[in-house]
Amino acid sequence: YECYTKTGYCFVHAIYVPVSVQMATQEKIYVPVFTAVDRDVFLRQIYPKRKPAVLRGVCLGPCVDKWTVEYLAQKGGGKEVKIHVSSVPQMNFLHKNFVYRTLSFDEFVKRTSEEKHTDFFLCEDESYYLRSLGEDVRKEPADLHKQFPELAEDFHIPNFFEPDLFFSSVFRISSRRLQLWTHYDVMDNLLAQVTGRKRVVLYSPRDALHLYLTGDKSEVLEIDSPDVNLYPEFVKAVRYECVLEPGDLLFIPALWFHNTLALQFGVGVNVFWRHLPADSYDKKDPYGNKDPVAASRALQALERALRCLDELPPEYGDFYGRRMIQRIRERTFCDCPS
Ligand code: AKG
Repeated sequence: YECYTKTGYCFVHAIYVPVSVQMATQEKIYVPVFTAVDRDVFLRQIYPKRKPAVLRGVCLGPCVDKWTVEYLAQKGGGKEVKIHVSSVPQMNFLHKNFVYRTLSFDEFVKRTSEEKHTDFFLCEDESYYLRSLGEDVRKEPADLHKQFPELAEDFHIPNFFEPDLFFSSVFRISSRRLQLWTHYDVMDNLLAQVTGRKRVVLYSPRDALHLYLTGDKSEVLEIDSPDVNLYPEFVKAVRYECVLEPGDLLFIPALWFHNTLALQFGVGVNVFWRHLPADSYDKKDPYGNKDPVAASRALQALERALRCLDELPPEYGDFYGRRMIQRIRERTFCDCPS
């Protein structure tokens, strides 16, 4: 029999088992792989479930065969791109262990596909990551057709949503081993892995309380071996996992957390589109990661409410804080399984 104690040890048959052993029991679910998916199958069987799904065998166009390093360099040419550069492959947005640098697209692709570089910014085995941006980075979402028209011709966006719901199409190009922090976006997303293999780990929005969030990002970087003393709740988050093969699409519903690990040098494009009515979204959001306007209002109101509690003696503030938690629990899925 098992009993969990406040010290974080579980007592099994009179043996103390350290918390780290419990980590091995984190629930893992493989993301289902669907083949022969057309618009009808996607809209009827996959989209309404609001769960991640790998779509294998959907036609992405000639990009799957054509996008070699040489071809990308030639067609993308000398256009300047702003990239993330890091001396370690695990990028950390919260503690900014990377720098932004500018390179021509052809040079960027060439360097990103190599393991060791003769020209480099930080060190000879530095890692690179491109998340392409709009022309006016503060106002305009990325659109492959506008920034890379010649390459965009090779990539066919599946017709799984109405064209007027389209928000952005973003190049995702990464060095081998590059790992991108766990975060969520507020739009629905089809992540097309055009070349290279990529592992993606996802967590349900219902597991938000177990992910140690700062804004839209999780503080837990080492998702494969988390520090259980710092992040004891993390084990409760159910881990959804898949490995994308070249040509695969991954449907990532809005608000699902995702963490990507490039198993090979890889080129992807992700397409964001609106799930909610257009006026639900922040108009000044070129990245598609600002919370919907009603959610921002609710979060601001909560901050105001918490400041009101500061006007009370601590034990009163604590008591009314608990009553607020109770109200929020009644309104959310907090106690439901993921
Ligand atoms: C996204 O599609 O929102 C991602 O974060 C993808 C990251 C990647 O493919 O590296």
